[in-house]
Amino acid sequence: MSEDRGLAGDPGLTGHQDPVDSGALAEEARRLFSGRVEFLLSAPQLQFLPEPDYPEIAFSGRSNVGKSSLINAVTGRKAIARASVTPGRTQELNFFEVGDPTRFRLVDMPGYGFAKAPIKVVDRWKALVRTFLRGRVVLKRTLVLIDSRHGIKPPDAEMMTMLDEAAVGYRLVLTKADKVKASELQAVLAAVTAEARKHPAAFPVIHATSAEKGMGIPELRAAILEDITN
Ligand SMILES: Nc1nc2c(ncn2[C@@H]2O[C@H](COP(=O)(O)OP(=O)(O)OP(=O)(O)O)[C@@H](O)[C@H]2O)c(=O)[nH]1
Ligand SMILES: [Mg+2]
Repeated sequence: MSEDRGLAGDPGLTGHQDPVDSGALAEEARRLFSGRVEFLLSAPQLQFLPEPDYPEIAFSGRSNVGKSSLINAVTGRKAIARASVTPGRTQELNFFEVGDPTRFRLVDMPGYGFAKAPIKVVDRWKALVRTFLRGRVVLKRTLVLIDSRHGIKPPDAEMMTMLDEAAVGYRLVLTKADKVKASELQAVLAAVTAEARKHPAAFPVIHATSAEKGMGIPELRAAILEDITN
């Protein structure tokens, strides 16, 4: 299973990148994301998932961490994914297609660790997210978003361990980097990098992003393209 997901023997996991290739990759990623990006469907339950016809990249993380905003930033659209100040905004798996013809899909997921939602609702989201991440054959990479102000919290660690156990490769992505001082960002980067080393399925290089200011977005686009290509 891990080979299907590009984990085993994945050159990306070594952190090695050819500088010439990575420039070409970044340019291709920029062109791809500035072309066709379209909302496909919203799946409230697993039986409504689209056919697994294309590689997929999932955006996961705690409620309000900035998943939908990051999808908007990566695709360069203001509101293709619905973002909100109210935690728990995204309640289904939302699929977006990229490329013409379609090259891959981005999946905006409901947040986890949202204490104020009714327990039944939280359990339903949790089951949906976990089953999808563990079992989706075309899933090429999961992005686990971490708020730069908070670092890795217990629900994040729990998610990371679940992904390790299922051998689902993931990238840790710091969000809202514009909300912390440069020194604080360095500190959280160091802490998250150290934590990533303890998790076998975590990609060793951490992305620091700001959907608001565009920081780290071209690099994340290139990483996504690399993940779907591998
Ligand atoms: N300053 C700043 N605010 C951000 C950034 N990214 C997201 N936000 C804000 O954070 C809030 C939550 O963003 P969302 O994108 O809705 O978060 P989400 O993870 O999709 O939330 P749920 O769908 O509820 O799980 C919104 O008010 C966004 O404007 C960022 O990079 N910088
Ligand atoms: Mg959302």
